[in-house]
Amino acid sequence: VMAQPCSDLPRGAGPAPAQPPRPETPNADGGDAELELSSIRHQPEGLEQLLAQTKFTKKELQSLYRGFKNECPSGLVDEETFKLIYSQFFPQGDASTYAHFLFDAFDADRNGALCFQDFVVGLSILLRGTVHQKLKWAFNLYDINKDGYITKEEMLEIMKSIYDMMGHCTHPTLRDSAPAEHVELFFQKMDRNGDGVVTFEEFLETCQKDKDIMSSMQIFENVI
Ligand SMILES: [Ca+2]
Ligand SMILES: [Ca+2]
Ligand SMILES: [Ca+2]
Repeated sequence: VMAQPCSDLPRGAGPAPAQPPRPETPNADGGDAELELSSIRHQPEGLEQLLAQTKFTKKELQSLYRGFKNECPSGLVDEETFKLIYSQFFPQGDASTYAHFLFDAFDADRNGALCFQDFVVGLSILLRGTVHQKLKWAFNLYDINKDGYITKEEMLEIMKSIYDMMGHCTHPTLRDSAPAEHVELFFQKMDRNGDGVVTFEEFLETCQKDKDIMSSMQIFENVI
């Protein structure tokens, strides 16, 4: 016995009444209009808040927002996307590890995604922040587990990731020991009380006294 096609429709009533091809004018128009509106609305949510949190003007924020929405229409950048975008700037090396640390530094609320606010608040510090704010941001970047101390292990990971990112094309003579030497130098200068970790106070004091350290540590050159 063949199974009958299941049908609850009464037989003999002719073709099932199809949905009348209604011209769905009101709904469709409403939806389109809404879509169009939101795509030209290019206005970050909480604009007033962002104006207070950053040193950007309203116009700058709107323009940054347009760019942000163009790159990420969803309004959120996950780590993979961030790595892809960032790696384009370092085609000769492997920027993925450094991009991971950068992502964590931008992701202020630590929820695994960068929203426009995360992005623009970080950018404002890097571009227009005070020296103190910039150093705080850099310290936070180096403090991988965000416990308030930079350890040698953390600094070594950061240094390695920077060397990876720069690639061997730009540094053909780099030895494997270079990152470790860099870390030793960093700690000689930074760890003022010699307890094996660098606090923000130590970091701040050293950076403010030693201008060279900024460039030798490549604190900002690689960030954006
Ligand atoms: Ca976030
Ligand atoms: Ca730490
Ligand atoms: Ca110390």
